[in-house]
Amino acid sequence: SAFDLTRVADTLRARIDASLDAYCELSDGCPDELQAAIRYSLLAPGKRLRPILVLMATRACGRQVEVALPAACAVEMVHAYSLIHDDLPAMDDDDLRRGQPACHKKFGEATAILAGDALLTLAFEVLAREVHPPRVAAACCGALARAAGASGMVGGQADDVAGHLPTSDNPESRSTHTLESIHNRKTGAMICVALRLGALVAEADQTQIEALENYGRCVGLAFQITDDLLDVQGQEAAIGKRAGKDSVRGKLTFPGLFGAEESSRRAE
Ligand code: GRG
Repeated sequence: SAFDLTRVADTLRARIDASLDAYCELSDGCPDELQAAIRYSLLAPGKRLRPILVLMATRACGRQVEVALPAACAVEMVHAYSLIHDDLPAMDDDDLRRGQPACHKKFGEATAILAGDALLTLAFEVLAREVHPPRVAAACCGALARAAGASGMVGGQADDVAGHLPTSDNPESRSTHTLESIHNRKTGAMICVALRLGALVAEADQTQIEALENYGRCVGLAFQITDDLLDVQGQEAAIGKRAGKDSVRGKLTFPGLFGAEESSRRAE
């Protein structure tokens, strides 16, 4: 009860936002329109859940949060890229993100794709340059690349996108296993790696890393179930994007599979 999560998160979010702002002050060679699109999406008001988890993991391992700010920002950059690309017409086709027009609605599709590309690469530049010593930077780059890549977030997104196709109505594709596998990669991997990066920059031991990752898996699943529930129950203004989309598209979701009550129980 002595721990006020809202207050701690607010304080950490302010530090993360200041660092993000500094990191996307891009100079020489970056066209103004591209920089504007990068800043528009990265600095838009989000919860900063993943970077907050990085900082809190570092603190849990006994180090000051300052040491974790570059890794925290790198995770948020990859997250912001994924949201920009996810909103594109070829993906989830969303007009609204974080309570404002999606990046491609504001800047056009080509600039939005490039802003996503630039954020993804900037994340690794920041890790390589700002994390010390170099072997920890290399470990962070490897971990983030694995989580965000073809067997992680991108793979989960690919299966999710394929699931929207009318041909995928076989019963197996509608199983709990499929649902959890998609979410573990699409959403869970980035939440898990946030905790792993926090531990890595703190030079934590294997037991600490595993404990944090186990926590990350549980939080990731609870987060996804809640996201599905908000899509069913949420108001657009509260969630900052269109509500009710999942059922319109016949998407595989936790409330769709287990009902809202059982889904809430599982998230709890
Ligand atoms: C395009 C490669 C690629 C991947 C996209 C993350 C993702 C994968 C898609 C987002 C689609 C979505 C709504 C997923 C549900 C969970 C989720 C990641 C929600 C958005 O994250 P929040 O709630 O957003 O942390 P804020 O804006 O607070 O950062």
